[in-house]
Amino acid sequence: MKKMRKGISVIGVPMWLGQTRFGANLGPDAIRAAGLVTRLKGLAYRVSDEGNIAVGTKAPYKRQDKTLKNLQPIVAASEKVAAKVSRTVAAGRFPLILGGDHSIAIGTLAGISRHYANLGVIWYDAHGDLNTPETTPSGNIHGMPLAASMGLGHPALTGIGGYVGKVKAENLVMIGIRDLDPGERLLIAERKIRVYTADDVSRLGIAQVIAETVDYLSARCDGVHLSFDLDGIDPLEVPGVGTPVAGGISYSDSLAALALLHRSGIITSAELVEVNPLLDREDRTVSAALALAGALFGEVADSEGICQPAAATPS
Ligand code: 4U7
Ligand code: MN
Ligand code: MN
Ligand code: MN
Repeated sequence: MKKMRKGISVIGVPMWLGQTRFGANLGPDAIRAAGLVTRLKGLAYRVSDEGNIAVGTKAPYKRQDKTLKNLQPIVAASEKVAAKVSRTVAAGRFPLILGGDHSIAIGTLAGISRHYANLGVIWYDAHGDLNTPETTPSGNIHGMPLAASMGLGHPALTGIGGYVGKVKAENLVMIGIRDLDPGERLLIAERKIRVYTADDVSRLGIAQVIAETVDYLSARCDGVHLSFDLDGIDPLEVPGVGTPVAGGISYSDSLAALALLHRSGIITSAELVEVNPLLDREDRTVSAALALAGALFGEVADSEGICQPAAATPS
């Protein structure tokens, strides 16, 4: 298992066409404006802000596009994302991708997975994102990235990056799940995907869930991508998301989860998605994204860190 790298490339993907609410495209710049780069530099990483990938902003879908909205601009953007992210990994840097809606994960996983024999994926989300054009109730592609990455769905989406099958079912752990469509439930059962619902997290405790996840993935994977949808957290604490679902994981548990993942050293790439500043209140969601990034890269979060001399803090 590779250790977390000291060079971070921040890559913005201002995509909103994976769903129908304008504003998710403003996520990357809002997170930057709140001070992301300074915060990570403060943790002694070499951080380079690679700016935003140019993506289409006009929604070309028609009323009759009930099963796949805005396919063409999403395919075009995904290829650009895949190429950029792949170059970042090849250069030995840690890609930290800022969304944008979750459709961007099709591109990030296409760019990352080619560098690993068995890429692990932690999907932190209220939703499964396992729909296909056959099962989608909305036609929104942000509900499909995980299925597409597993090779299921429209060929234009499954073939991004020039190969099909970026994520194997057995290398996937889903956390925070509480809103699944019938087709997604079926797929999870068929492929025996490892799922911790938000309720499982309350019952077992976040430390147990992350410990099991780390044990499971580190035994079988040569890298782990964290795909963090902010709607995994409870919308009372993090309101700036387009598809809120009540009963989410608490913000403090989510920070603890990322601090524990930092300590595990298994995470080799990450993305923070679905932040919509236009739906936010008092910058809660943008600040949460910032703090989560801090936790993932080792900001002191527990008494062990706080109560020890400076040498114990990350360098
Ligand atoms: B997100 C949904 F029907 N499942 O497919 C769908 F409930 O990236 C929601 O996790 C998808 O925010 C949510 O449209 C996608 C719906
Ligand atoms: Mn999602
Ligand atoms: Mn979601
Ligand atoms: Mn959402």
